[in-house]
Amino acid sequence: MGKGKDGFQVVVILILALVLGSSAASDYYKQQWWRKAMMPPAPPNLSSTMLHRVGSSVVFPLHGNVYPSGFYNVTVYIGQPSKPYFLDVDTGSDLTWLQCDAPCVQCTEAPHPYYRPSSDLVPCKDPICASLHSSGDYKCDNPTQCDYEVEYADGGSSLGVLVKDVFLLNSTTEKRLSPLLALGCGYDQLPGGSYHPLDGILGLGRGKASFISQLSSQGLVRNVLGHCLSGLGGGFLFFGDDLYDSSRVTWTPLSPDYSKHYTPGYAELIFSGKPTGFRNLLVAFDSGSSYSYLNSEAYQGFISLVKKELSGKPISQALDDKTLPICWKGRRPFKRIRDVKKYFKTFSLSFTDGGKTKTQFELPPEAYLIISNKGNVCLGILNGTEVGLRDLNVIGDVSMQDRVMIYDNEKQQIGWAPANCDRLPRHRDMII
Ligand SMILES: *[C@@H]1O[C@H](CO)[C@@H](O)[C@H](O)[C@H]1NC(C)=O
Ligand SMILES: *[C@@H]1O[C@H](CO)[C@@H](O)[C@H](O)[C@H]1NC(C)=O
Ligand SMILES: *[C@@H]1O[C@H](CO)[C@@H](O)[C@H](O)[C@H]1NC(C)=O
Ligand SMILES: CC(=O)N[C@H]1CO[C@H](CO)[C@@H](O)[C@@H]1O
Repeated sequence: MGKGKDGFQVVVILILALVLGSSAASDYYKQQWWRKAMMPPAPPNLSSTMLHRVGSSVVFPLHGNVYPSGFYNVTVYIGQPSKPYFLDVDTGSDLTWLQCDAPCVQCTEAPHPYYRPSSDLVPCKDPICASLHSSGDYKCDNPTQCDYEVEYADGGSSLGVLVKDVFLLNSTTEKRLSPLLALGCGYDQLPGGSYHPLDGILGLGRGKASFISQLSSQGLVRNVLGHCLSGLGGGFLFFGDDLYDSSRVTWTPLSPDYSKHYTPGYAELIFSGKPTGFRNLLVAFDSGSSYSYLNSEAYQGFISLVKKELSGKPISQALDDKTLPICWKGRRPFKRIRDVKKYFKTFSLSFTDGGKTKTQFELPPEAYLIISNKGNVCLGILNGTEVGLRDLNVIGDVSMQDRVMIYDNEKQQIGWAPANCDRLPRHRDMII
């Protein structure tokens, strides 16, 4: 397990920070790329695009945990012939990319051999290419290819070129799907200050380029995705809307004003049922972030409330535990959250839907605490200002465990419900 430079536990925050144009792509690389692009194209297999199986879902088992891994990954089969890749599941960004032997200028350690790109380039005028470039005046250096550069809030980045390739997927109707989807061939990566041995990222954001948007635009599933992260580690990810009973889900509308992220807009922080005065918190849900983040003032307020509750309790700050910025020890090492739950209160975020109905996202102790390997309990809500999130507050994996989270891009809403994430839904099993 790697440590950040300040000694704290590795913290992954995959939420898109910047989208840059193509100017950063080196001329050296472009020449190399052209040599590759001259290879004879593999025959595309578009048979799946002829299926219009809306009403089916695709389910992936998830591996990983909040602590100590700090991320959840899926195995996705890509290419012709298809090969497995471990991808970090990220609802904080759109682009799916693989570390790519194009050749690679700068790649990080990966569990599998780097992806060899298909020669099927996404042209610059493709709407998927345009959607990855925030400025409308993006100019193509070369009309036949689409360069991209993405940068994440933890400082990690990927630079590359978009290609199309076949993804192999199992649907719940027992059909094999093999859609041709756009993905990034990332030939220049910077790690985000953490040891992160993965082949790439599965981008599940709200934009056109995202994996789910592409699947749904081919008529394979509805533009809905969900995840169920188990507190014991693992869980599952699904695409489509036929695995849950919508009436059992607490829904809140997604904000049309901040369409880059899955955010219902502004929330107020509630402590043990009472308002805290911390209002106007713009909150995004991000599976690519292991912990949750509040801006400096709300974070300060949150810590004070937690500390006040702890006074007089048999628990004291563990300054020698660098797992996370704030940890406490008890008389004996703690084994599980249940051992400390009684010392902590439930918080919630109250979202206001256009000034009328309020929806509460509850944060019980298990949604903001972890037990470190030293047997201390640590706060899994961190200072977002410190990591440069500015005004964005982030609900990360720690706060989404043991419930199903559903990101519905068709109805533009996000929902949650308690669920058993240890049981993978098969065939047409319902999750809730
Ligand atoms: C395309 O896929 C179909 C069904 O999966 C298969 O029968 C066919 O042989 C494939 N064609 C090519 C060119 O690979
Ligand atoms: C599809 O399901 C079969 C049977 O469960 C499994 O062996 C295979 O690895 C799955 N393929 C993918 C692409 O997930
Ligand atoms: C949060 O981080 C900012 C920026 O580093 C810092 O100025 C502030 O004091 C921190 N807040 C708390 C409560 O630690
Ligand atoms: C780095 C890591 O945790 N990789 C895991 C990703 O998921 C596969 C199974 O799908 C695991 O075998 C890997 O260990």
